[in-house]
Formats: sequence, C-alpha cells, structure tokens
Amino acid sequence: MAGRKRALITGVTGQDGAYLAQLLLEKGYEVHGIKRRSSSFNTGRIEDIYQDPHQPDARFILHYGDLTDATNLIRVVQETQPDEIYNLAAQSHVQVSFETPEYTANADGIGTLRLLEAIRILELEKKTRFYQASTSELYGLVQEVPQRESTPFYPRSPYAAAKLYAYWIVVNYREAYSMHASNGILFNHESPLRGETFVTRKITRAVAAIHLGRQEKLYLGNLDARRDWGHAREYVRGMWLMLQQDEPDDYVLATGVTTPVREFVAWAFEEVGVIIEWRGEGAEEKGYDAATGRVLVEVDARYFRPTEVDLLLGDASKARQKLGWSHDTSVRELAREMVEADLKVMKTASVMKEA
Ligand code: NDP
Ligand code: GDR
Repeated sequence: MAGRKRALITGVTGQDGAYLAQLLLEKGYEVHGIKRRSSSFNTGRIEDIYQDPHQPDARFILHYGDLTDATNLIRVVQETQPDEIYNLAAQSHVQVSFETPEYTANADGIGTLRLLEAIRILELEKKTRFYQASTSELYGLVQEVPQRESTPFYPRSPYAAAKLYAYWIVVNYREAYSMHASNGILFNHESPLRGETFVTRKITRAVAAIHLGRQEKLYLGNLDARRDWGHAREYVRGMWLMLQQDEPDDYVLATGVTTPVREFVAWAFEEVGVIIEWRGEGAEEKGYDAATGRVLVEVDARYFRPTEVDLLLGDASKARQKLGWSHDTSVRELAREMVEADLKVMKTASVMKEA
C-alpha cells in the first residue's frame, strides 16, 4: 500500500527481532523478516504475529536468508526495497564465539558489510535507513564507568571483535556515502523470549524446573560478573526511535543499574520462596537452600570464559535527551516476569503431556 513504511529485519526469529516486528506491525509498517533455513522449527517467537502469506493484505512476510550469503541479501533487499533495515542477525553468544570465531566474524562482522554494500549496489543510500545492533560488549575490559558513547572500546571476545568491525564499518559508510546508518550500543536486555543459554534465562528456567521437581541443581560460571540488565521490549523502541531522527548517530541504551549474576540468582529463587545462602569462594562457591541446606547452585569452571567482561554499567543520557527514550522495568521486575513465564510454560507443557 502506498504511504506505508516498509522495514526489513534480519534476525527476526531472535528475541529482539520478535519484539521489534511486533512493534513495527503495531505502528502500521509492512514488515519483512529474514529467517535461516533450519531442519527444526525456529519461528516459535514470532508465532503470535505470523500471517498467512496467501492473504493479499499480509503485512508480515518472511524470506529465507543468511548474513553469510551476499547474493541472497542483495536479492532480498532488492525485492523488499525497505525504508528501514534493522540488522539484528548475529551469532550472539559470547562464549560460543570462542569456539566458532571465524563464523562469528563472518556473520557478525562481514555480514554487516554485506548489507551495507547491498544498499549501495542497489543505490538505496538515500531511501534506506540502517540500524546496527551494536553492543556493550565493545567496552570489554573496563576503561571507564559508567560507559557512554565516548568511552573507548576494548573487546574481550571474538564476538566483540566482530561487532567492533561492524560498528566502525557503519560509521564509515555513514561518513563516506552519507547513509542514514546508526549504531545502537545496547546493554544486556532480557525477557521471557531470551535464548535459553544466556545467563538470566538459564537461571529462570532452572528455578522453575527445580521448583517443579524436574531439575536438581543449577550449574553456572562466573557469579561475580556484573551486568546492566533491561527489558528487551523497551530496548526495541529505542532502535526504532534512532531511525526516526533527521540525522543518524550512535546511542547507548542502558538502565544505569548494574547487578552481579549472584544477585540475579538469589532474586529468581526468591520468586519461588527460596532464600539462597552462599558458601565458599570462586570455583568452590555453592548456593544452598537456607531452609533445607540442599545445594541448589554450583559453580562449574567450564562456563568460565577465556577472557571475561567484569563490569557493565551504561549511561543512556544521550538517548534520553535526544530520542526521548526511557525504560520502566527494573532488573528485579525482570527476574520476576521471567520466572513467572518459565513456570507457566513448564506447567502448561506438563498438563499437555499428561493429557
Ligand atoms: P538472538 O540470539 O536471540 O537472535 C539472533 C538472530 O540472528 C536469530 O534470529 C538467529 O536466527 C539470527 N542469525 C544468527 N546467525 C545468522 C546468520 N548467519 N544469518 C541470518 N540470521 C542469523 O539475539 P538477540 O535478539 O538477543 O539480539 C539481537 C542482536 O542484538 C544480535 O545482533 C546481538 O548480538 C545484539 N545484541 C543483543 C543484546 C542483548 O542483550 N540481547 C545486547 C546488545 C546487542 P536463528 O533463530 O535461526 O538462530
Ligand atoms: P553476555 O550474556 O555475555 O553479557 O552477552 P550472558 O548472559 O551469556 O552472560 C552474562 C554474564 O554471566 C556470566 N555467566 C554465565 N553466562 C552464561 N551464558 N552461562 C552461564 O552458565 C554463566 N555463568 C555466569 C558470563 O560469564 C557473563 O559475564 C549478551 C549477549 O546477548 C550478547 O549478544 C550481547 O551483545 C551482550 O549481552 C550485551
């Protein structure tokens, strides 16, 4: 339909892709998403907004694609002629990037270049605005606290190094070709849709499973790491706001509160009435149920990273002032929402199994 904005989201099947697609559909956009071919079902997060492509007025359309495949990206961009591209696709797991560094560089680093080149090859520089999913992992080894747009980068993983390339190539294409291309430097954001191997979701799923008697213990790595955790739904609004500005720019999105992993664990258990008592240190540390003395949390050194990011705490003043962006959900509320959601999912699954 003429006048309707068209967006293309890479990584639409991920946590942020699902929330962003929903937001843009609510705003009246025609939304195109790139999903990877997979031998198993990978569209669970976008089930609720799926539309039958046979409907003539379908506004949510999926295309097969991959950030490692340049010709595919050029074709999808050509077919969709988007007003806005949100590049959310990535091998996004920091620890996994130590095991698959080359693939991570290809998808997360060069993948970003491929999309920018697609815009240029198709001469869409004036039409298409570009959002890059940059990350607080760029700050890595602590140089300054809190971290803001001017804080120097010091990546500490193959993931962060790949994202560093992506960050700078976006800045370069903005300056070289006057493209409306922006980096959102987003601090950790979570939700019930968070991938199961990221620490918050791993914790809330384990708490639900232990509470329902389906799991004995939770094994974790570094409990001292501190993260600035916000809610993904609130962060995707910031992405959209960045592309609505007259001028492209780079913005930090963060809550300004940092929490150790250990504390998030304790809060999550409190949601099911368990108080955790910590004993021991480092790899010997354990979390006990204060009422029964049962060990519920153990440290497993296999989850330690070769190089760690110890402390993230963001200053989102620029986004607040220039974009009018704000967040509402505290990390404590986030833990509650995630535990409740995991309890619900597990209870529903067992009712269905019994039926
Ligand atoms: P997810 O891991 O949940 O989603 C990643 C998405 O990228 C999935 O849709 C995945 O597909 C897709 N993908 C992975 N590799 C490829 C590839 N080679 N080609 C095409 N698609 C691919 O991440 P989030 O939603 O949490 O994060 C979104 C983006 O924001 C990522 O780039 C991440 O690095 C970045 N980021 C995230 C933060 C966070 O705290 N969540 C903070 C800062 C940045 P599939 O479903 O098939 O696996
Ligand atoms: P992060 O998220 O590396 O910050 O990257 P993750 O949840 O994986 O780790 C956060 C911190 O928790 C510590 N940790 C563990 N992490 C995992 N995954 N599993 C464990 O068992 C465990 N135990 C302790 C980690 O060492 C780390 O310090 C996320 C991703 O979404 C990136 O894509 C994004 O760029 C950044 O957030 C901002």
